Amino acid sequence: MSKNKFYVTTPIYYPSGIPHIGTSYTTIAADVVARYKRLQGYDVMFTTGTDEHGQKIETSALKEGKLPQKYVDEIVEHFKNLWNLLGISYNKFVRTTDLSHKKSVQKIFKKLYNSGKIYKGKYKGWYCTPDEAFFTDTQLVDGKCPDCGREVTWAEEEAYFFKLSEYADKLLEYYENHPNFIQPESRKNEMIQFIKSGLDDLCVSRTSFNWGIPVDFDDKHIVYVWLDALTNYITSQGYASDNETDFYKYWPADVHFVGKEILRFHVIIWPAILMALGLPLPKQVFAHGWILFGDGSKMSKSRGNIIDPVILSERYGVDALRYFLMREFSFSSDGIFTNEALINRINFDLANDLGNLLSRTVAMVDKYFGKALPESQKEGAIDNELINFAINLRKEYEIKMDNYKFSSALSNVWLLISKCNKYIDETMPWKLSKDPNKKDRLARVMYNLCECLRIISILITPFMPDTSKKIQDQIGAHKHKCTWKLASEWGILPYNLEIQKGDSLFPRIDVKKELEELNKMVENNAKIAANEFKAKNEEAAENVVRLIDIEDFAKIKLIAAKIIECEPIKKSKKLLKLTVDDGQGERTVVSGISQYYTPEELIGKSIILVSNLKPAKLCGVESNGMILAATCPENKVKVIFVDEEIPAGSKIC
Ligand code: ME8
Repeated sequence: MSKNKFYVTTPIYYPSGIPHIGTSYTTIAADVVARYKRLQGYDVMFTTGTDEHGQKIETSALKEGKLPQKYVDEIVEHFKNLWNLLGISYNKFVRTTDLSHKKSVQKIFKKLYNSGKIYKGKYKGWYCTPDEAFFTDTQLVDGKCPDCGREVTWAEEEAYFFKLSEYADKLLEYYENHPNFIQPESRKNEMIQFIKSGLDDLCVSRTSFNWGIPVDFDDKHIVYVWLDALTNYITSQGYASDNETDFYKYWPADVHFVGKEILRFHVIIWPAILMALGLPLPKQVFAHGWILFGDGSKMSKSRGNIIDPVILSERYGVDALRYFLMREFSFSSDGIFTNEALINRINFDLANDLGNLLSRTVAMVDKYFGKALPESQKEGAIDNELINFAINLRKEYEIKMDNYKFSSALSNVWLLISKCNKYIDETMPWKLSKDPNKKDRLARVMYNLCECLRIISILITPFMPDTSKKIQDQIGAHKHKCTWKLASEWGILPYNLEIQKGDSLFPRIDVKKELEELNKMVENNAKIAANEFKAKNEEAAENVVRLIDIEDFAKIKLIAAKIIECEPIKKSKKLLKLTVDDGQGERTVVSGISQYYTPEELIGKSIILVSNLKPAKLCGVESNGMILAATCPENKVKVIFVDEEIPAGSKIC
């Protein structure tokens, strides 16, 4: 029998900067679901990736003096490395610059155009020429470009449009008939209101920048970002390619995880595109809340907290970070990140509750029995309560997980952990160990604790895969005893336990000392950031093209002049002394071009002369003007020669 499939996605992230705690949050959540579903026996497809086209990426690349492809290649490496570090078990990583994606997008665009769902029209708006960007009335700031503050002009650009306006009623009807499509429920109303306020057709092509997928039947146009980005969810499965097997196997997606700010694109534009293509819609779009920082911002570089996922993983371990992100925040709401909260979770939940339970249990089994437990007693009431709770836990947990209530699912598991710790306090194994008649009872208590740890280890696998494995190794629970099915069954471990004492799972952190150290790091980072900022500004100031008025240009007197004589200046390796006819008479000009020209190559040639430059002495020779030359690739210099028929002294403007 073939397995049921489950398809989960993250947004494809902009590689305009390296991945951060926010992008890690969504990706870890999707990974938790993928691992959970695999444990349950599903055939899982889990995709993530990068959204690499668009003007912003092009501009960022150019600012760094890189070609866009090189720029994105480098950042995508950061994404892949971080996902690797965080144990993200994606099946496919989609890049919108992948050839296969590009080809499929071109086909999709053509299909929509041929069926009349895309048409050619005019994009109208306020245009900022230096930024090459259109803005609407409301986007302008004081009537000027919101990005650079310069003047904007009203402009129209030929563009293709997708007939989004035709889908308003169909979308509303779809929401009505599929009440779980938009989750959490609380965000649905906002989407309905948005549609009811009127949908405009959507601009899906641009001609004002180049970094994108060309429309193959009209290559002046490139596909504008959302059509390119959203379709990743089907192109990654081979839709509109030569091999659509995965598409038929996995589409429609079971859930798209997105941040709340892009819900609109996923529940309005995306379903409309799918309807236009005649394809089924994803079963659900889940918009999670934002991780906010102490100052209430969505993403702040550091402001008093260390939030870099690499640093956090290295300091506390990947599983601790994964656990914290999934436990601390309710997935559907916003939450505030602080290092203190993270450290407290590690100390209380992981070191105290879980870590202690494991180390105490393993140490006691080892001390009292060595390897094998005697086959023991029937359970008493106190045992039955624990056992019932443990074997019923999976059901409760599944209800939470199926609704993406990660924090509640974990909190259920932690209930069992605290019940176990309480059970130890109540049964007092150290007392039982002193009474030879209680050996059986002691064995039963130990066995119950190990069985609970086995169940706990299975249920935390999606969140903390490494920790789960460490627990199973320490209690000697072989893999086949830790299947999903066996998470709700009792008596699975053999009596001859193969206990392996190991390191403590999560060492306790000295909160005060750690926070002091983190503060020092924050201060240091702020200093480094300030220096980088200063250096970047200085570099930018050097590269900036300062615009001049026509009056400024008019101050420069350019004329044609003819070189009559030319000789090297002995004291210099670079300079040539030129005698030129400027139409009024002769004058001497010094030029740094001896590496590129011999005197013979220059004599008799006509050049452009800046004739009103103040005289300057170079290597003892007075220069009266400057000849124009171009700096070519590899720093080669080429003099600009002019038509010899232009008489010396002619004004050039
Ligand atoms: O929007 N808290 O890419 P993007 C929680 N390319 N999640 C956060 C977060 C935060 N502070 N910051 C970011 C794009 N995220 C488009 C998507 S999909 C077809 C195209 C997460 O790089 C969250 O999932 O801006 C959010 O939706 C996503 O990163 C935005 O990533």
